[in-house]
Amino acid sequence: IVGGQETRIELYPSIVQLDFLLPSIGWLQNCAGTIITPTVVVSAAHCTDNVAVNTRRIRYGSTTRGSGGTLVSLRSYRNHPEYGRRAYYDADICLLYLAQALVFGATAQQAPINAQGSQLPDGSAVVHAGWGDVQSGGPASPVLRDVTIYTVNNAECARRYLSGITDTMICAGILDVGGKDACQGDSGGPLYSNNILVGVVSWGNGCARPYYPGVSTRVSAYSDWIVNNAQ
Ligand code: 4AZ
Repeated sequence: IVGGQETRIELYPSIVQLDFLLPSIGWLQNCAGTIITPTVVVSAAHCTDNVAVNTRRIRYGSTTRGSGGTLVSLRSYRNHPEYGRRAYYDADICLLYLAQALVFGATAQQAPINAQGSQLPDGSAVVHAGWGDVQSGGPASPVLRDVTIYTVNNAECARRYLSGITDTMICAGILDVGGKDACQGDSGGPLYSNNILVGVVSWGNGCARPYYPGVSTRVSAYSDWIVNNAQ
């Protein structure tokens, strides 16, 4: 998260860390996710990368990166079947099926997902949270951070990126100012509107650049798929 502030897991109990098992390094938090049922987490398809399921795990209920909370391994995961088809990182969404049910409480809760087809007005205040880089190129944050930004009209976002923006993406930032964004390591994590999950952190041109909003997967384009596959 660039340009945000430190926060606590109690304020975002649906966010989890998604760790990668890297050969010769060990486990490293590299992505995030959002709890939607006691056994299902939503994340980005580019975070699972079609690798072996035992090279990913989640940590929930912790403010701090890489410590605290509880670790849970994955039973399986499912990337959206249209991931990468129409455009690079299009349909960048996946479901992580957990090996055991999460214990909900002050530091762990499921988030409601935005309804299929629901339209958020352009300029809506939305919030990212995560442990990702605090500026483009790093370092990651040792504690959970959040930042408030504003949704950007898709046509305007597409005009700026020239290509690659589809109607199943949602752009957000501080237009022409920058300074606030999700960044590397926040991928797969939440974009909330009034505590409802409306986006999954996906990509961008760098982080927090004045001209380029961050790009998330638009949850309201995939709500039916999520509900139909969350079991
Ligand atoms: C990344 O590399 C990444 N500015 C995630 C989000 C954004 C940029 C890069 C959004 O995971």
